[in-house]
Amino acid sequence: MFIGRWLRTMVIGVLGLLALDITIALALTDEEMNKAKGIFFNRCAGCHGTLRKGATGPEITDTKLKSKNYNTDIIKAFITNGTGGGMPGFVKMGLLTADEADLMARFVQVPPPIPPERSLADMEETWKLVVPVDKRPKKPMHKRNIDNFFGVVLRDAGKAAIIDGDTKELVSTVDIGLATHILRVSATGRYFYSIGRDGRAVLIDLWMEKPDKVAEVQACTEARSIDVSKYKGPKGNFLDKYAVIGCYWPPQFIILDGKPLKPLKVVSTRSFSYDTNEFINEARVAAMIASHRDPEIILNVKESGYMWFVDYSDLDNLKISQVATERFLHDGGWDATKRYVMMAANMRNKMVIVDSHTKKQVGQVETGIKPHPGRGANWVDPKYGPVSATPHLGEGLLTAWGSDPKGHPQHAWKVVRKYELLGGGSLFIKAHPKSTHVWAEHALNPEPKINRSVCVVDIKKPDDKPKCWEVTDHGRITHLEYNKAGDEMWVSVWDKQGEIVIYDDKTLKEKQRIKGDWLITPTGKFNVYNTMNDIY
Ligand code: DHE
Repeated sequence: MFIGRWLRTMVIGVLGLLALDITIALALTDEEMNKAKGIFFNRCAGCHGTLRKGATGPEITDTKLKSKNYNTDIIKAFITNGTGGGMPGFVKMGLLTADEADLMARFVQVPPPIPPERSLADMEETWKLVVPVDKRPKKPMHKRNIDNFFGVVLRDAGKAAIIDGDTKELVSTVDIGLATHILRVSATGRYFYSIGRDGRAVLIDLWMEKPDKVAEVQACTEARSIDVSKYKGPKGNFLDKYAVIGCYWPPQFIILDGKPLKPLKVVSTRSFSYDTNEFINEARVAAMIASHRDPEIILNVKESGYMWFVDYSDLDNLKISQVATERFLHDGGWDATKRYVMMAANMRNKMVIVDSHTKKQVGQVETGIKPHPGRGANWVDPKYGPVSATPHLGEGLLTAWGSDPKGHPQHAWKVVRKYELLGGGSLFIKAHPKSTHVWAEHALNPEPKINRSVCVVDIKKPDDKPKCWEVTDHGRITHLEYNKAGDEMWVSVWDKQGEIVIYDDKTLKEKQRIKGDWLITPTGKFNVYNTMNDIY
């Protein structure tokens, strides 16, 4: 009896000491905690979520890791080497040091700190109207062809470069904030809107002699998307009237006055999942796309699996239609007719297709492991008619499906072609109504030979294998964009000292390399005409 009690006390004591030991081993100083929060925000939150419940990456809450018996060494190995599922090897790729991997391995074993909420008043405090709307030029102050301007995100410089697509000259560089994610173009083609990972939006006026910032606001603490009202019709003229920002944290979207960029209305996207009806605190806004036919912005509420159609024609009586699709909606775009919205539910290996006229899901296409289309690509296949396509993060595959339910109903929303790429890790694909090729990259593939290569499919010879070649001997290739005419392809070499390589789309011959001290880590490139009109 006594020995039994003694043994129990001893065991509890030893376990207690062990637990204390683990806690001490994990304990982070305030300085470490702040550093880890910063790294998590920059490198991890996008895929795993701020609350670490998982999306493009799996759930990595402290309780989940504990239930899998993962310790600091195991987690460090994942962070160092990456995983087959598409997580980059952060240490191997030189993005984190071994010490930082150790810090992050300890950080994810303690409960996640919850960032603050953000009200309209908080946003207003950050709103800067640099040039009031009535003080802006009344007409373009230069003779350049704005339609063929390219806005290039210089990620680590916190700038956007505006390049004249006709002359290939740098027109200006504008401060837009660190780790800026993407640019979008206003409905009239006059403004670039940028959105940063830190939720900061900047408006750039392309009519100025030297295009520059005219307004900015920090709408959320974490964001990935922005778009602009593009409707003009019987319900009113909404061209450039509103900008909409989609936030990762807090999970919400904000409608702003389009030209001064003053925040007007904030709507939470915290909601229930479409399938199990469980409450999702971190229901983030991923891709957003403006309708050209209706006064609507369409947004992916990632974790819930709903696509929201937000009718902005009456802000006091906002109408939102919620279309159930599939969980973990990420990126995507229109089909060639701009009737069907095609978005990747990437952790479900599917593209979901929603008819924007009826606001109903009309199809799901199982394309491969983790589709990641960017905006996607549309072209006409000689055998199957209009098709759309995505490459994949999880495997070296480009999959095309029929996207013309009227003309080719037998192929609609069915896989019609599969092309083998060099490997997984693809982020983007691009085509153009006038192009002769479809282009794809492998930006996140761990092998330099692969992540420095592009592959192209010849639209006229769809049975041929893709042609692939190495574009660069440094950095990695990311994001592809056509010029307005669709006869040049612009490719980013994503490196500290980056390049933009321009190819003739027909001959696939290199035409020019744009270089310069200012070309620091170029990522996304957005042609004004193509972005404004959703041409891809
Ligand atoms: Fe992106 C689009 C989210 C990492 C460059 N990216 C998108 C979209 C989303 C998204 C939701 C669609 C926006 C839209 O259309 O409204 N991106 C995320 C992430 O969560 C992720 C995976 C991880 C993160 O932590 O941010 C991520 N993205 C990256 C990058 O690392 C890239 C290559 C460079 C960068 O930003 O540092 C990058 N994402 C881009 C680009 C687009 C994009 C260039 C727009 C593609 C287009 O052609 O429209």
